[in-house]
Amino acid sequence: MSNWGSELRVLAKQMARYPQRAITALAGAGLSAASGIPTFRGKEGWWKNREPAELASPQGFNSDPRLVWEWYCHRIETVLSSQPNAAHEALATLDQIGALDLLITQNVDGLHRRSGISRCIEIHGSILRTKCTGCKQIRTITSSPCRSARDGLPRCECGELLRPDVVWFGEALAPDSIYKAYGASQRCMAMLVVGTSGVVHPAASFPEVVHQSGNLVIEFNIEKTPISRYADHSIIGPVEKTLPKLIEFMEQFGGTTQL
Ligand code: BV8
Ligand code: ZN
Repeated sequence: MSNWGSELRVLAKQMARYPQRAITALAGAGLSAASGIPTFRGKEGWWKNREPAELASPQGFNSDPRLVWEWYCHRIETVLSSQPNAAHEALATLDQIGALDLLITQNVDGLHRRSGISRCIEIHGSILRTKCTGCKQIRTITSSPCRSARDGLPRCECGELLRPDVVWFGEALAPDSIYKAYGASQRCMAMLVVGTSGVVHPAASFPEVVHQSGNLVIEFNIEKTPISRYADHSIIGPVEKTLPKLIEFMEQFGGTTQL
């Protein structure tokens, strides 16, 4: 068994004894890597030759909306042609067997929704929705909005510019997202921190809330991160392999409860 296999088996046996809905997860871009969606800060990441604030910020959009839309439309095309992977499905199974309280995802690719998970909040929004900068109308998209834009700038019927329905740097997360995420972090017995570099706040503070409450933090990544220093376990390996293995062991030990 791989070096993380025996550790996962011990953790699965422990968590299989938890009451219902005792586990919360925090997901980052590493969870979608196996679906062919570049992460942000990796060597092939979206930010590879740009500053995040230049593209994913109100200032960046106001100063060059065409450049920002070009970047988002490229990402939207990538996401629309991708599929959820085994890690997304593992979290959906954790929900179906009654073990998951809440998935807090930083990802804006909509893949968790497509995996069938029900208990999920997209705290950074979704690039599969647009928001009008004028009338604020929110629309779900099924194709790249740049295709229908005459001058490369997608517009609303009201005439104003559309923007992606995501939380940009310098923008506040929705109060409801923050309330639900902190609540789940405070009450969970364990948090699975999956595929995140742990540099973006306030998301990076949720695992610390779990640690401060004396509960279990289990990190799943291919390398150590700033979160590792207060993780009880760092499972180093590709999450599309490690997370399904944990859930497989939990189901062998009877899962938390068969709903
Ligand atoms: C706010 C949407 C206040 C857009 C994104 C406190 C301290 C320091 C800074 C701040 C702070 N508080 C606020 C800030 C400023 C800022 C911030 O955090 N800056 C950081 C970068 C220094 N935060 C904000 O601005 C937030 N807003 O706090 O507002 C406020 C209050 C009132 C009024 C006004 C304002 C808003 C943050 C949200 C920004 N939006 N996305 C878009 O996507 O286009 S963030 C962006 O980064 C993505 O959402 C992404 O998900 C997120 C986090 O990145 P990761 O998911 O972790 O991805 P990354 O590439 O970094 O890492 C991938 C990981 O996966 C790696 O560790 C890699 O090893 C691993 N991996 C890769 N492959 C695999 C794998 N692991 C396992 N298996 C694999 N196969
Ligand atoms: Zn409008």
